[in-house]
Amino acid sequence: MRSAKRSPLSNVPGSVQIDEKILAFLRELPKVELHAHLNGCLNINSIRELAATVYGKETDEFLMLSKRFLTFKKGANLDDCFEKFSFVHDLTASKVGLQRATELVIRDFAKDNVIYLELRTTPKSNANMSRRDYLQTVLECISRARSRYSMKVKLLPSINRGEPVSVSEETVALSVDFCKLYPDIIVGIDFSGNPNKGNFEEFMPALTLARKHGLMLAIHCAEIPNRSEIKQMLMFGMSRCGHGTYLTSADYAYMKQHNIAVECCLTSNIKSGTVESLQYHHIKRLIEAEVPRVLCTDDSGVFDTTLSNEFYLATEAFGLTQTQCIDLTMEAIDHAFASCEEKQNLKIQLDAFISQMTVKDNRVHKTKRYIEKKTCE
Ligand code: 6MZ
Repeated sequence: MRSAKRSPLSNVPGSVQIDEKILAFLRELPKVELHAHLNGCLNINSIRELAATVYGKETDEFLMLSKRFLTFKKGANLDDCFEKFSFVHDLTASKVGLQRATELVIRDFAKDNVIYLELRTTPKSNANMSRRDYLQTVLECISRARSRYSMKVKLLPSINRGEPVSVSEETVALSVDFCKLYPDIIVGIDFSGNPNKGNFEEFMPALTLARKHGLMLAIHCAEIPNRSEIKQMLMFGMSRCGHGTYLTSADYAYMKQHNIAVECCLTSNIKSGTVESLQYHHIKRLIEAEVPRVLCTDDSGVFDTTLSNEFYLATEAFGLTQTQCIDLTMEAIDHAFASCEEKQNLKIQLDAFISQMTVKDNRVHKTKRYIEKKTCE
């Protein structure tokens, strides 16, 4: 039954109705989030809660800033998005703020029935914290969250390409160090930041070192049409590719051959202007070309979305069925930086959900992909 509530497609012209049944299914679906930037994932309610912790009472200036935070002007671009982060970065510049922010982000993903979350964040140093303190604080929060939620949370420290190379070296050194203390939490390194800044080549030694220490690499690649960099990144190699908006069909063949999943973030790409509109989103071409792909939120706070909403957008725009949504989740499990046992457990949870759904709704079919059980060596 369609109703005329505010649609998760409200940023897409012409769509105002919601299919409540599909949305309810997607909210219930146990989901896997593989591309989520910590400071980008605070939704407006959580920002208010965070501001209450950090600033005490809400000031008029804060209310004005939070309104601006959610508004995207027509024709906004990536630079406009990057400006928005400074608003949240001010709130997470203290240990107490960062702690609360991490708790809130984990809570919000849990609320959306995310059962496995890979958070990524750029360690920052300021008057209150060193980069080591920053990472320690986030790691402690993730550890504590384990007893609270059944969700598994991992961490990918981020290299911000807009910062000096020396910072990336420190980030990798700290990650390698913390990996010894939290081997099941720190699983990889994210390479991100404004793609109009920095030179990938200069960061290659730090990324090589991370890889040498067994850390997986999730690289923001082809978010903008920078052909020489895309080629360089693909040659360097990665385990997953963030966005992949401007990959060519020859690149698709390469991703397929090397089993590199493209992390697709629909709302993010549309609001930041790197994709013209939903119907032109490259996820459609990736599906058609059978390139590994996963659906993610990127910055659920900045872009005012949830993983359930992103799935909903895909069902509306590309006619994805419930079974295909489950398949996409199964694909995300396959591409997660988790251990074989953890992946098995996630598949068992998804399987239990499907069995229950199959009883309720015979439109959901178990495909071979998720009935298959592999043994871990
Ligand atoms: C590239 C992005 C991004 O690290 O402070 N970030 N990098 N492309 C994107 N697409 C829109 N969205 C977020 O989280 C915020 C930081 O993540 C990166 C940027 O460096 C941003 O400052 P953390 O937790």
